[in-house]
Amino acid sequence: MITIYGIEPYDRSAKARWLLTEMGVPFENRWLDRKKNERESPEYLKINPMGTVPLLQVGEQYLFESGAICAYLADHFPEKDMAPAVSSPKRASYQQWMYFASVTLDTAQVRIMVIEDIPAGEVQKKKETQLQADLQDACEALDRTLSHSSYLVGNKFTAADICISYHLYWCKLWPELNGVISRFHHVEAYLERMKNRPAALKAQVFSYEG
Ligand SMILES: N[C@@H](CCC(=O)N[C@@H](CS)C(=O)NCC(=O)O)C(=O)O
Repeated sequence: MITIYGIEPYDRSAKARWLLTEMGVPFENRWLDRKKNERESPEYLKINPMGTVPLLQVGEQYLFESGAICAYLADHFPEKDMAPAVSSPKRASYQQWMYFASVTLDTAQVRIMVIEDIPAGEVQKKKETQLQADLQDACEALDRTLSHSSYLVGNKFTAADICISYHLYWCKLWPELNGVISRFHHVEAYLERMKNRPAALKAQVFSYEG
């Protein structure tokens, strides 16, 4: 049995739940209680020393890091066709976008949260401008692919679309980042398509209300 540990439906555990829902693979949710600070309990830290969600449990095995969890699950069920095989020529771009989601896009969101805590002034503005320039480059890379393809890899939905669209959605919640992303029409249209996939709606991936 597969168990996904999360706190809220829209936190990073949503990526794994969306993927499992797309694949039609049964799983259990284990919701940690924020009020009881369960994610920092000795019991939870024993199975996830990072104290974060998501955490994936498959049998006796535990895995943290949402990108790694999605990569693992997509490879674990090859018959569901959510990741090109290692021997496929499409594997290179799949892997590129999987890492890009966690390293480039997720980090942009983390950076804006850190920048918000810097007192308003020259330093804050400089860091925000640099982040916007980096995000502009990232959006150009995405837009180039999405201008001729509905999906990121081989014109077919894969786990990379889940990871990329989830982090795009979160970046867009900050006006400073949304201002950059919204200039890219292919990226915007792509995100709308991803948000409306039945499995994404069922898993309540894009359900953050502030
Ligand atoms: N890089 C990690 C980040 C994990 C992370 O920061 N998760 C957040 C939720 S999305 C968390 O556990 N936050 C603690 C909290 O909400 O109290 C991943 O992708 O899994």
